[in-house]
Amino acid sequence: MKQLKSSDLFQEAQKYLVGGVNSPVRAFKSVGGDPIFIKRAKGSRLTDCDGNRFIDYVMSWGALILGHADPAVTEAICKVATLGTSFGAPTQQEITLAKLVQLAFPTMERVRFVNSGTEATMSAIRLARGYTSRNKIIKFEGCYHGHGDSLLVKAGSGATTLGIPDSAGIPPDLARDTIVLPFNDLAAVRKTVEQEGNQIACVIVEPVPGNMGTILPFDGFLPGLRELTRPFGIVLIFDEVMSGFRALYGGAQTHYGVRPDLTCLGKVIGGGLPVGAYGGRREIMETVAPLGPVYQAGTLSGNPLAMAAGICTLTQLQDPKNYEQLEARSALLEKGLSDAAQVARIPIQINRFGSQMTLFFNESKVVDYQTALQSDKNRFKNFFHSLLEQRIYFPPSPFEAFFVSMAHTKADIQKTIAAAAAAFKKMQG
Ligand code: KE4
Repeated sequence: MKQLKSSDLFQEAQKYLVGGVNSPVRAFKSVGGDPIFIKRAKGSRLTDCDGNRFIDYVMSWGALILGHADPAVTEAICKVATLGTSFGAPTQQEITLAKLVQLAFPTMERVRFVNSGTEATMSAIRLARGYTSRNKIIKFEGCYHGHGDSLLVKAGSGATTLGIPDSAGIPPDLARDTIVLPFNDLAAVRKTVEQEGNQIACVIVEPVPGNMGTILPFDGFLPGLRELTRPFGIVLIFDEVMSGFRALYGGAQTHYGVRPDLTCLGKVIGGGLPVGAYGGRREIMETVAPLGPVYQAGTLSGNPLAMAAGICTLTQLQDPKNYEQLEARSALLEKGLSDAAQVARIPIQINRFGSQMTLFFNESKVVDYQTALQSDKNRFKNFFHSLLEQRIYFPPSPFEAFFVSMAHTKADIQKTIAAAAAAFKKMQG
């Protein structure tokens, strides 16, 4: 595949941008080779700077559930841009998007918009600590909640991809307050909570993790977290930045019927523009400034341009036909990949939550961080490049999820399955 322009751009980018990228996972470090530089995208397709066209399954890491450059979203952005992109003052659009979020997440009785998932989770942690006057937090190994200091401990996503799950630069005194437990291990949570529950401000969890690859919660795990935290007044935070809207017009909390105290959102609610949100029980949220002593602020929070993209995206998602199509296409892809691997006798596991899924090169079920780490990274690397050669763009890391959008056609899915079958066949040799 011709990649001269991308390679030249990557060389030049490294003279100005750290590692030539603005987010580490984009650097192709775990799969090797130079990242492709994107020129444009439409629907399910990316076009790189060398003119190669790909079927995209990164979809801006899950943000573009409608597909790239959705006409209605583009029109909404262009229209609002002529009226002013940001005022640093309240606008009606913020109310409109908050209502659409609350429709999907009724547990979010009060909402605060921010500019990224990181800001959402960082603020939610501070809020839980301010509301409970406690310092310790519980997170789970392999879960990634953005790059807030307290959360870069045994973190997934790019941190695991690059082998730095415990980032440098986190003060030990701060890291000490972060208790890390294995995902899906309710006994470990019970033991910790019974020992030091009254010192713990919150439990933060990706209810369906996507950052060690996609992992599904065991039956009873999420309800168990709810039962264990409530008696101790521990704030239960669901980080649904990735899982939000992936399977239904709601989140994992809707699917599993568990009511967290706080929820963090991002990606889809911005429709491709920078938007994050945190929200939850009114009495907790009203501890946030200007009503309470927990401070959080943001120049571009709730800006009308980003609100317009989010409003247009969530409005379209409310049509149930969309989730019927997303489910059908995602199930077709999952089955096709599984069947192709079986024919080639290549052991894989696929964990799927709606239109978010991960393919692990692993003989055993992948149920937590440790089992995810045992997956064959080299096979993933070969698989990634074989797909790329066939113009299918998967996430450049074995510890990420890939995403089906409303723009992926049946033909896209069938082309992807055929490309995967060829990639598996190559592995047999
Ligand atoms: P952002 O700050 O990247 O908007 O959101 C952080 C975040 C929080 N919570 C969850 C569950 C997340 O998945 C993320 C970000 N996801 C990664 C992809 N796994 C973003 C991609 C990247 O870091 O470049």
